[in-house]
Amino acid sequence: MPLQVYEEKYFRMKKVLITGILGQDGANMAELLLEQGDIHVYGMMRRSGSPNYTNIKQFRNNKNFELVDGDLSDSASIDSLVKELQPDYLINFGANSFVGVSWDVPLSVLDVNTGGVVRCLEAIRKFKPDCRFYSAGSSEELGNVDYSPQDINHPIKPRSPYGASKAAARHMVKVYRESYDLYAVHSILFNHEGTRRGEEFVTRKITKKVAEIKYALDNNLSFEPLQLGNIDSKRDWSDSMDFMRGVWLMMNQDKPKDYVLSSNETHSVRDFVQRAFTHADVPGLWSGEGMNEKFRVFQENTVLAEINEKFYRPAEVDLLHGDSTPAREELGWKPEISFDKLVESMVDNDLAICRKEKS
Ligand code: NAP
Ligand code: G4F
Repeated sequence: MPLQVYEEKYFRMKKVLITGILGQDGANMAELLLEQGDIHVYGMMRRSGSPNYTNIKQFRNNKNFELVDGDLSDSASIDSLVKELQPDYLINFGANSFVGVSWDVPLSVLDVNTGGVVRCLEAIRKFKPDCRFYSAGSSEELGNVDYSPQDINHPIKPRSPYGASKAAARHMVKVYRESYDLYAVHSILFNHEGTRRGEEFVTRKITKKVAEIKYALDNNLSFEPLQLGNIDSKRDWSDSMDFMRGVWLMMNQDKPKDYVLSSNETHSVRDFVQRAFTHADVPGLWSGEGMNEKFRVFQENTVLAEINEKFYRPAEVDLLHGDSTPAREELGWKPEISFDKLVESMVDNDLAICRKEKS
């Protein structure tokens, strides 16, 4: 058999369709898979007047990467993508993912985050039943937790429209898995961050503002303090790239199974602020109480951060602290980037962006 025919017959690149490609996880997963060299990635984005390609600029021109149009609110677009592309994997990272606004647009959140998952499952069932499906579940599904650390058996008791939308998606994935024998997984991802994180999330909001304040202090410029809501809330923060490795492992087992991915540590927002400023060489201290609590430059009166009621939520998830032991033991997964390293990399990235923008 001529080599070319042999190669075409026996070597076919895996095809992976990733939704939410312009977001943090979509871009990180695409980058991870493209590095393997034998995977073709289709990145799904919504048609929009001014799309932000920042997160995919590193690989947008990779020969194994293609942007495709689609909207999780629209069954026809998901159906035709699955029918035409015949993906081996559909990794669904598209979502209305900001918890804080989910009270403002609850039905839209339900439509994209739950309806979108059902649209993907239906498209797979109808047009490519052996396509493996990943649904990004959330620790926000757990709500006011019953025990710590939280594992995959923790009761689902969401406190936000976002959390409820992910909980409903969880049940739909299970129903489709059991009814149609699909390889479909809905894991619980605890918070994960990084340099591609959206600026509305608290970690990126902090590191971006820390960089601006550092620049202002170094150049004797005035600045507005960082404004935050509930600084007592605690999260289990990891690096998104570590999680993408875990997700890919979950997608390549003999049988589908839901896992927790987490760092197994918890830190408060207050702690994140302190570490971010310290890394930028602007050490400070929290003092005062309640709404009057402020973070000031050490032994000075300059206010770096303060509380603003506007950023409080109608209901809060106070404490998240994961237990990812089964993922570590059964998948051989473990996070490589510590909390300190995560904070440092995000601050360094925002310092570099800030200096570049101001120069
Ligand atoms: P992200 O940065 O907000 O990205 C979400 C992406 O979804 C955005 O690019 C957005 O597109 C896209 N999207 C929104 N509505 C859509 C629609 N109707 N059709 C198609 N795409 C749509 O979120 P992420 O942090 O990467 O999170 C990825 C997934 O993991 C989400 O499902 C999230 O809920 C889940 N999750 C995240 C975390 C975390 O800590 N990061 C933890 C648990 C679960 P635009 O760019 O057009 O807005
Ligand atoms: O960064 P956040 O907005 O993330 P949150 O609500 O934990 O949700 C993220 O993680 C979930 C997994 O648990 C994902 F499913 C979800 O998609 C998203 O990625 O807020 C973190 C904490 C909250 O307790 C919030 O009340 O920070 C508190 N916070 C205090 N001040 C603030 C602010 N959050 C934001 N975004 N902005 C503030 O000014």
